[in-house]
This record gives sequence, C-alpha cells and structure tokens, in this order.
Amino acid sequence: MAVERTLSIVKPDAVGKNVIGEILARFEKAGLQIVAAKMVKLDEEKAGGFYAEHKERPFFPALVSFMTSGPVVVQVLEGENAIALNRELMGATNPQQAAAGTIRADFAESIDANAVHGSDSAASAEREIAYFFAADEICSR
Ligand code: RTP
Ligand code: MG
Repeated sequence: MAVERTLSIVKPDAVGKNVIGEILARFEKAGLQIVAAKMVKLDEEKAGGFYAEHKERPFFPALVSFMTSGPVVVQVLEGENAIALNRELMGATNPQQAAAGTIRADFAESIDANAVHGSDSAASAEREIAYFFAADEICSR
C-alpha cells in the first residue's frame, strides 16, 4: 500500500458541537498524520466550488447553505491508504446507515449535517488539497 494524502473537513455541525479534537484524535489513533490544518469560514463561492461535482443535484443549495453556516476545520491527512482509510473512519454519508463506531454514527445528525468530509478518490484528493492549501502549507513529517 502506498502513502497517500487526503482532504478532510470537520463540518460546521461538528465544530458547533465542540468535537473537533475528538474527531482529529480518531485520525491520529488510526495512524494518519495531520500534515496541514486550518479553521476557515467558507463563503458561497468557496463552498460551491468545492462541491462543484454536485452542482446540478437537488441537494446542492442545502449543502452550500450548511457548509457556510459556521466555521470548518480543513486538514490534510497523510498515511498508508489514507483516502480509503479516512472514508472507513467517517462511515456512510447518511449517519443512519453508518457503521457503529464511525465518526458519522457517533457525531452526525442527518445526511445534511454529517460531521465530516473526506476525499473519495486520488483525483479528488489532489484537487481538494490544492483547493485549500498551498504546497508550502503542508508539512510532511
Ligand atoms: P462528502 O463529500 O461531504 O464527504 O460526503 P460523501 O462523499 O459521503 O457524499 P457525497 O455524495 O459526495 O455528497 C456530498 C454531501 O451532500 C449531501 N448529500 N445529500 N439528500 C441527499 O440525497 C444527499 N446526498 C448527499 C451530504 O451532506 C453529503 O455529505
Ligand atoms: Mg463526496
């Protein structure tokens, strides 16, 4: 397995619940390293551009509205198999279908307010990391 990087976002609902640390601890305990991190308040343009692949979907306006409703914590996670490992730790998009012990099962309220984002492929990870971080803001250890 290769060392990969993936983009993770602690979404506004989880920031509002004060569980940023609990979520980041799960990544570290699973062997992923946080190699970049920042808290930002997204505006409509930044959130809409991030989720551009969903632009035509009926849930897009609600998604943008939710993602701009409060600050988020954006991170780059690095480690073996980081992209799939993070998706496993997150659990299914709809928390009602998320496996027990996953981040979404434990912290998410609904399919709209679902605590975390994680890149879904190597191509997405590359685009999403560059969308939020300059190369010199990422510190591999
Ligand atoms: P994310 O991109 O946020 O990590 O979530 P994901 O890969 O698990 O799900 P994705 O299909 O990429 O959808 C992005 C976000 O849009 C909302 N969504 N709502 N009502 C619906 O049918 C629906 N489908 C997706 C979710 O909040 C999801 O996280
Ligand atoms: Mg997605």
